[in-house]
Amino acid sequence: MEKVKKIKAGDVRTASRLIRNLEDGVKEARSTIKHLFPLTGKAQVVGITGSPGAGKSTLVDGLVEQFRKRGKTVGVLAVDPTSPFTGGAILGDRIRMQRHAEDSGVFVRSLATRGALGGLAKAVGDAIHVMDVMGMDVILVETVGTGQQEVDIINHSHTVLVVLIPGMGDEIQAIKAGIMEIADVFVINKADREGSSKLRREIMAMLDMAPPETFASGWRPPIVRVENAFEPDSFGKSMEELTDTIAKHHEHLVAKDLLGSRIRRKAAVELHEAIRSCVLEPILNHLVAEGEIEGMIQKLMDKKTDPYTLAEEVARRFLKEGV
Ligand SMILES: Nc1nc2c(ncn2[C@@H]2O[C@H](COP(=O)(O)OP(=O)(O)O)[C@@H](O)[C@H]2O)c(=O)[nH]1
Ligand SMILES: [Mg+2]
Repeated sequence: MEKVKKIKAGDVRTASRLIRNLEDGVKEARSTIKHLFPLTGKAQVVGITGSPGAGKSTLVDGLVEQFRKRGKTVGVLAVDPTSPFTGGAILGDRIRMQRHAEDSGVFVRSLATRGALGGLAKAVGDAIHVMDVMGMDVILVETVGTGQQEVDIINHSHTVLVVLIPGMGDEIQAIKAGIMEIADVFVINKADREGSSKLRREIMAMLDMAPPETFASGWRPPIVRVENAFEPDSFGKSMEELTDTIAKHHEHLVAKDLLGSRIRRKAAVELHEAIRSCVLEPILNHLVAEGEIEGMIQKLMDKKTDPYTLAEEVARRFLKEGV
């Protein structure tokens, strides 16, 4: 396939167009992925998650520089499910990333929720495949984190950084709600701010309370303090430490034979997403397009039936062999 060849050769235009089409759910793009899939699996994928404004993009920018210094090519995927509200942030990211624009060893794309029902995690997984086949050694995936969908997105990663900032009491709550299990490294960002020691203590206490089997593999998530991004020297040092920590985590996965389970987790998420997009989405789209959904909702509101009965009817209609 011509397109596959071009992407393998690192052709930015072809790759960008494909990623755009994947995001828009274009069918032909999906079939390209079928051809790319066997070539994937070389890149190291690092997920970066945290609240909006936590400084993830700033961090990603610093990491790009570090990985480039170490001779690695870098793909960056900025995922923003809240896009309508943070369009400005993405614009800011673009401007910031301009300094890498001339560097052919860096490829930056962003994904928002345009298009389909819950298809974002799938688009992310596919975009990672594209960057992987392009030959990016490291792929940094930035996503706003708390909900299930973001957890799915982050499950495409080998190493997950959870970014926290001092002085936001609800942070720890958010971690407890599910991000905690997926953190491989905690980053205290903007550590020059008041409250960073307190935040560190809180994370430590939370880790201490975790059931012992949580760290059975011998990896207790380290906490890396990242100094003020506006002071290049200390920020650069923090970025070196963080890059080393990411490398250490990767070595740990390899040494303990855990990379396989990460890859398995990624495969499971991908399969879920693919089934959702091939089975559930067409049915929902059909029901919406035919205007049936509205009638069903009305029936529920009138208490004429219940959601399960309706769903079972849909299943009988669309799935030949019942489940
Ligand atoms: N004081 C301070 N501000 C920072 C630091 N890092 C990033 N910022 C600012 O915080 C804001 C949000 O940063 P951004 O990287 O876009 O956050 P994201 O939404 O998590 O990607 C921007 O205005 C940054 O300039 C830091 O270390 N210290
Ligand atoms: Mg950002």
